[in-house]
Amino acid sequence: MSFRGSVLAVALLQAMLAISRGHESAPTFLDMLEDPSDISTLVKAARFLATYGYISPEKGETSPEQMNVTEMSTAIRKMQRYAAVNQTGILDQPTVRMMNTARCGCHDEPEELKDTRIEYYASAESGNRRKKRYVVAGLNFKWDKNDITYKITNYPDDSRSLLTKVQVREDTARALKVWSDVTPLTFTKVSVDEIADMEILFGSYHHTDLARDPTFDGPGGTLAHAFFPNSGWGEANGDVHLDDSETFTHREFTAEGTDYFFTVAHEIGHALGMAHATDRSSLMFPYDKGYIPDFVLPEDDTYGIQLLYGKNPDAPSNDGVTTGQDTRSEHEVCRRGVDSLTMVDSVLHVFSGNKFWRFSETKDIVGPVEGTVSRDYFERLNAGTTAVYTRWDGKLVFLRGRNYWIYDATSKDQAKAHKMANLGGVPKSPTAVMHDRDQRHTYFFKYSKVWKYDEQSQSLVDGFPMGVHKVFDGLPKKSRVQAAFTDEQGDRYLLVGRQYYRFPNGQDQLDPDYPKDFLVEYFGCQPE
Ligand SMILES: *[C@@H]1O[C@H](CO)[C@@H](O)[C@H](O)[C@H]1NC(C)=O
Ligand SMILES: *[C@@H]1O[C@H](CO)[C@@H](O)[C@H](O)[C@H]1NC(C)=O
Ligand SMILES: [Ca+2]
Ligand SMILES: [Ca+2]
Ligand SMILES: [Zn+2]
Ligand SMILES: [Zn+2]
Repeated sequence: MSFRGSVLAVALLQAMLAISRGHESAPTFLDMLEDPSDISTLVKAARFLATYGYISPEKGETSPEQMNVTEMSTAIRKMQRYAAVNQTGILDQPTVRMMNTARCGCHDEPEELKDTRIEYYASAESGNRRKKRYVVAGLNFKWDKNDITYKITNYPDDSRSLLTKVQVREDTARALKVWSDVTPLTFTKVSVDEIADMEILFGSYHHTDLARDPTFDGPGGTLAHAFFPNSGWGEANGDVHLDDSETFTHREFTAEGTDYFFTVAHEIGHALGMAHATDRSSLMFPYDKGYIPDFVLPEDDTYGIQLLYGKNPDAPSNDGVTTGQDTRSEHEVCRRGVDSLTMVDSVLHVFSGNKFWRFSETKDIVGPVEGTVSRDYFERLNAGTTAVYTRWDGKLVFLRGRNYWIYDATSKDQAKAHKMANLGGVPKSPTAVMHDRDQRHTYFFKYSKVWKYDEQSQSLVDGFPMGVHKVFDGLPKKSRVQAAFTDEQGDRYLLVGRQYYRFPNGQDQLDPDYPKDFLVEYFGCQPE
């Protein structure tokens, strides 16, 4: 199809879609645009999404009318997450602005890290307060030694560079120091003819003979890229490539140009195993933020790199982590609280609002920090299910009103709901439920009472319901249990307000280390 022909076809299609849109039809590519006449934004966005690994290269060249809207919107949402803008799934102004911002060429969700990438709230003691911060790293992609050699293979093109060689050397050394200050890592510079672990080079467009090394794109767009250590790139593992079409600057506030120190410090982060972070304040945020005077490595990045290599044993009293004020907003769950809890295979599932979070045994978030929409995972899950438990057979049971819905917890694909008959004798709409696997007893909580249901005989255990504080010695009288779960050892946890109480398996007496503030422990919220 000729260029004119395709423009005409798009125009026609647009007209047709405009008509059909009046009838609430399926979403079309126009729905991804704030301004439906601005098709070129969509074309550019598709290329952007392909360049940074959100869609396949072929899909990046698809014409708008052939785009898969669902897939594109999902890609836009993911991109928005790493650009720290609202995840609308459409190309709104803030999103387009970020797409036009120069950035690192490394993918935000690298294919190499698919199975090992972790996202979590890192915990740290800060004063008396346990804080949790968000970082991202791929645990398998790190150096297996602490003493790393590097070399600067070449320098920016003399004829146009604003940087002197001395400045390149200085800023590179300073950028390495950012990382070595907080870890046991050391960096030793070797000469150009020697083999170095980390090779730092400048190049334009097609810049190495390395197969699959992405070409640079001229001025703007991609600033640089780097290769994770131990990631299958051979000699290029842990190397840093800077786009020599860029105008790099040295400690300057300029409208033109990009701060070299900041760019290379970010790339060295990748060369050590750090992936992109979604927090704008993080050094590993993928987009250029301009010159930052008096740069110190943010906490997120510090915790991330320390997760890979540990702390600097030679650091003075502190480990490089600043203990300054936390100006960032708290996790959304701090505000909203928890609706229900259940543990599946040692992973605690925390439900709040329409989303859920998974926590490892170390109380770190596994999966997206902003949570997963429950319905996206538990297909057709009814909004307003207020209690959930994991049954002896590993199935998740959600309750609402007099009904319950059973899901397979281990496989998303099999997560089909079954509406079941109601259970005899237990209250309608309990606020919490938990299951004792050894006894095959299920506890239902409502008001300040508890019902114990025998799954085998399918009837209430004699004597129930009872006041919760009578069954669980140590709970305050009249406690209203909002959420509850049992762990793999059969220990029982009850959440009352923000406090949670632990009752070891086989004992109906409170663990003396409890209660603890659940939101502080799990979401790093400010203590009440
Ligand atoms: C669009 O993409 C989604 C998600 O990848 C997929 O499930 C669906 O089948 C695709 N639709 C078409 C028409 O290819
Ligand atoms: C995201 O959306 C909310 C509400 O719609 C708005 O208040 C907020 O400013 C938006 N944030 C950004 C970064 O655009
Ligand atoms: Ca190397
Ligand atoms: Ca570029
Ligand atoms: Zn990067
Ligand atoms: Zn390269």
